[in-house]
Amino acid sequence: MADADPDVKRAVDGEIVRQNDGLELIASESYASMAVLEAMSSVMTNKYAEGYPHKRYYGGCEFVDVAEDLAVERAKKLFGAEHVNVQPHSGTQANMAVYLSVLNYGDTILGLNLSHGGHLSHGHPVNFSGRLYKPEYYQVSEKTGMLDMSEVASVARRVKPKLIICGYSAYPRTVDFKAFREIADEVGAFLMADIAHIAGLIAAGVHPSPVKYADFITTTTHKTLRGPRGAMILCKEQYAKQVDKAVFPGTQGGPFMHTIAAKAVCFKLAMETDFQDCMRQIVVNSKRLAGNLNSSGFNLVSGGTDNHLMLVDLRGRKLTGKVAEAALGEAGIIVNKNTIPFDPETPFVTSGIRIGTPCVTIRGMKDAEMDLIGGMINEVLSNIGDASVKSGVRKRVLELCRRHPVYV
Ligand code: DSN
Repeated sequence: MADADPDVKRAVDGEIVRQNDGLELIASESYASMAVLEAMSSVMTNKYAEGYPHKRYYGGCEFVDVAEDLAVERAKKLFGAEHVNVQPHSGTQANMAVYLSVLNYGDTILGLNLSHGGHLSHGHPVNFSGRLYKPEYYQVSEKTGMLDMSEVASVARRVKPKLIICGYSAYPRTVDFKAFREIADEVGAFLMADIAHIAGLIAAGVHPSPVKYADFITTTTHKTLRGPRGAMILCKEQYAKQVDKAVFPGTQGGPFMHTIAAKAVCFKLAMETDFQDCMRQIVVNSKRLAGNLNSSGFNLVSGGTDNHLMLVDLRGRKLTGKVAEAALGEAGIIVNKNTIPFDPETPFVTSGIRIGTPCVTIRGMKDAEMDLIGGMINEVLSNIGDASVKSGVRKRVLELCRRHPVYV
């Protein structure tokens, strides 16, 4: 690459330095292992393999079949699922395939409002999901910041959805999949759990699993699972054929076989004790950091966290998410601005930031480092216009990162 395209090489090298030298607190990110990166950059990228293992529309698929068989078998074992499709290119495409498999144009879907922690592909009006289907929303309680399952049930009774979606992008609490199943059964709806954020926690037994309860489960593979950028669908055997048809030929063409090989590697690693320990520590660290921020006077949506992320409500500090994200970024602390429930600001400004601990935990950081990070966040956000505070924190961030390297 250095010879063929030095410009892109410089950008990639810059990104390696950025990832090594910054404190990554974006809740949806993690670091793929070298084995996953190696599989992703393999020659399997060259291969067309439309179809499914041993039933392809192309010759020469004997080795990519091995990779896809391994990915499917390992994912089934990891989650205890009856059927798995590992071909979706992204979480949104996985969701699209599930919708296509059981919904008709105009059917009602019920998901969590985006600004309360849901996802664009759960029925937002600008997304295909809100344009092709009739979206209805439930929300978190204004008082607790948490889901109130009796409220969800009453919305479901009123709108009578064909599909209920649970599983979120910015919800810091445990999801009660059993209660969602009961509601789905009562109103005669399918239940889909989008576990993209918490898939690694579920695989490690740190968050309850939806496998017993949901008809369909979708997840990306690059968040807490630590795999390649991509996704998969888990479902009950009775939906296997229609889900597979909805992925290919329904919504995708050739699968990314290099990515599927990397998914297989990721699932193998996710069965190891080291991975399970890491997922447990992510939650321990998240609670520790949430406690630290709480004691510095920050308000957290729902008061804390049960998982890998927390949402900081900055209104008490008279700050917006946009300003906080930029100030922390200057100090080498990377977060994303995020709407909070009932946010008075626009999604581009927001009143909150979302903070997650997967990346810092993968780097080996624990309690002591969470306290340091909480202290630095407080320092920057308490001195928002002070350049010397930011550059002082930047130096300490660098020291901390150098003690916990990512890619060496
Ligand atoms: N963009 C992802 C996130 O940050 O949560 C969701 O797709």
